[in-house]
Amino acid sequence: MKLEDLGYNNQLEKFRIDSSLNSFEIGRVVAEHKERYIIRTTNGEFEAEITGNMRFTAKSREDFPAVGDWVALTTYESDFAIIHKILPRFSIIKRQAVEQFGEIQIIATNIDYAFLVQAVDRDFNINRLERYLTICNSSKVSPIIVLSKIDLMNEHQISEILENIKVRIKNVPVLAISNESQDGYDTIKTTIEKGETYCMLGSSGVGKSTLLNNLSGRTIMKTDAISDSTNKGRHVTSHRELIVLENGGILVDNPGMREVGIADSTSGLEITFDRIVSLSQNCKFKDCTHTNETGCSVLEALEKGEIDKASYENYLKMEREKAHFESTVAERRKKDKEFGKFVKNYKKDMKKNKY
Ligand SMILES: Nc1nc2c(ncn2[C@@H]2O[C@H](COP(=O)(O)OP(=O)(O)OP(=O)(O)O)[C@@H](O)[C@H]2O)c(=O)[nH]1
Ligand SMILES: [Mg+2]
Ligand SMILES: [Zn+2]
Repeated sequence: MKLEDLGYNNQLEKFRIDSSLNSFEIGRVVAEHKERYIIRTTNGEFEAEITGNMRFTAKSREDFPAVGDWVALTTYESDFAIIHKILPRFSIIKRQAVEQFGEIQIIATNIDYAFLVQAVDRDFNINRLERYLTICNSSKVSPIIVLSKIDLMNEHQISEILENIKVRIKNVPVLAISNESQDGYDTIKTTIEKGETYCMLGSSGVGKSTLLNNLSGRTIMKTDAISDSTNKGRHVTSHRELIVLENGGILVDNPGMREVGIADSTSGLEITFDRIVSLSQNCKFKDCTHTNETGCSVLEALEKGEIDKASYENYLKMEREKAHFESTVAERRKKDKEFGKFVKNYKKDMKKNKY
């Protein structure tokens, strides 16, 4: 296998040469488990860890490797490696971690396209679709909506769903598929291009891993039904994994997400809700909240039915979330800074007392 088969390109090669990384091998992170990584190179797969220096200087999650990353590494024996450097990422899909507010979780990096998978039965939800779109749009990843399980609905119901999407979401391709009947597979297969990296996002149980297995022709990921009685956030897929399809496309499977918190998503919101955002430039007040102000262009458009009400409400909700996220992060930075000062003074005092 060549590095190009894993998605390697000229920019990465230029960076490698410019940064004098000649003494290292280059590989791509294909799986990750608790700060240990599986890296694929032209010489096979390696289990890897980062250098002590990388860990020591890491300031946030983004300083650690993630699935999709290109890394410079030194290999030892046939299957162990040390990662020295993460090559610059051209895209990074992240979300607000569910566990701790203000923390960012990396879903995958160096992704060209994201399949936003929603099952047409109970899972379908346009608000959530807009959320995923916001994440894609702030990550420089092109979204493709995939409606799965169309075998569970009749044609009329499917076209109704497609219509509903069209009202609120423009300029995003929508593919309707069934992993049962393989309807829509021709389209998805021709959509996937050699050397491009695709990642699958969506709730648990929508059929992401089934799709990956079917497209690869192998059972790579475990799949399972989630019964209602045990549906307590059980996920079938527990880790992220990157695989290369026979047609050359590169696919990353992900565990289902229960909550899709948006993180630093200013540009994401601007692109996803471009109509609302451009209207808001004509509001009378610069800090208009578009909720009750006179001279609010957004409210005017809403009244005239020029923008969708549900979409507007979803936008406001995500704006509030974004603001809350930003203030939490700012507060933490301030605390870190104060603590930094405290440590510095403490050390100074220690010195003074010593001499
Ligand atoms: N009827 C129908 N069932 C499907 C379809 N795709 C997947 N399933 C079933 O849905 C269940 C969940 O599929 P998975 O592929 O494991 O779902 P997943 O999205 O990978 O779930 P997580 O790994 O938990 O995120 C399995 O029982 C599949 O057989 C489909 O198109 N139609
Ligand atoms: Mg899965
Ligand atoms: Zn306004």
